[in-house]
Amino acid sequence: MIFDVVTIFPDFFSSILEHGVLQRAQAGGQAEFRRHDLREFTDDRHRTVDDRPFGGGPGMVFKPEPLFRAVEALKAEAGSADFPVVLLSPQGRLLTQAVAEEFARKERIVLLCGRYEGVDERVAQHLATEELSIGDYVLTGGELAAAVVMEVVTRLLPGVLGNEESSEQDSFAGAGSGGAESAAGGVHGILDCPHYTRPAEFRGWKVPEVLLSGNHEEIRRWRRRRALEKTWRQRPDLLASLSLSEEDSGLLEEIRQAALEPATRHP
Ligand code: 9D3
Repeated sequence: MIFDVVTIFPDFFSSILEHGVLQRAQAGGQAEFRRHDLREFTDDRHRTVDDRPFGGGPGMVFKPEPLFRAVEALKAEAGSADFPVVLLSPQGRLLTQAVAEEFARKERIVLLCGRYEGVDERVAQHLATEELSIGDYVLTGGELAAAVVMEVVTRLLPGVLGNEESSEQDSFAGAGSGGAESAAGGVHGILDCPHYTRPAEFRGWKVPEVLLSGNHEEIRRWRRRRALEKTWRQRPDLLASLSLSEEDSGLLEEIRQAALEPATRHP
């Protein structure tokens, strides 16, 4: 898969491309990350990418011409226009695991990073195929968001992750889409259970006894219960959109009951 990132800060991506999953995918040939300096697509002496907003107001807005030229050059080079052109923007639809899975099926994706107050709306209307936000908080520009998209999509590409860290085991795999991957086992649609490693006691805090018991059925049930409990406390919205098995319903009932009991009953 080819990622074409259009940005005024191509160097921003250097360290993330040299580490972890992006580095590995590039080395393994599963992904190629190309950075395009937006200023290369300007035509004035000062390489101007922004201008003052019509109608007045604070800040500057990205001009349309350099972005259109950049994407048109990519389409010409590819000999095709049949790929998503994603404008990272706070006004976009929200990035979810389902969106990542959708992008992972593409051969190529263009990521347009804005800065300042925003990007001329004609880019969103007539150049981008969609606008994408990574969450309801304010970033300074699209670069960090583009990096997040690259990460979440790349780790889904075939051959990028080993079995040890299979993406099919992820908490959110299939949560939004219910695709074939979500049927493959592992915990889906709810948060992960707690994990522990040695030492069995650290500063007086003991690892739950059941994990040392060797009773695999009891461990499985404990993990499922703790995952459901964490989800119930932190992300009840996830539980609401889940069809619960009989075991899950029983475990949740236990969790609700335990939460009602006075703390003194749990020494
Ligand atoms: C403080 C400026 N805001 C005025 C009300 C609007 C605004 C403009 C530009 C807010 C953020 C940005 C820059 N953000 C992005 O380019 C961006 C983003 C984000 O801020 N949050 C979540 N996802 C994304 S994707 C791109």
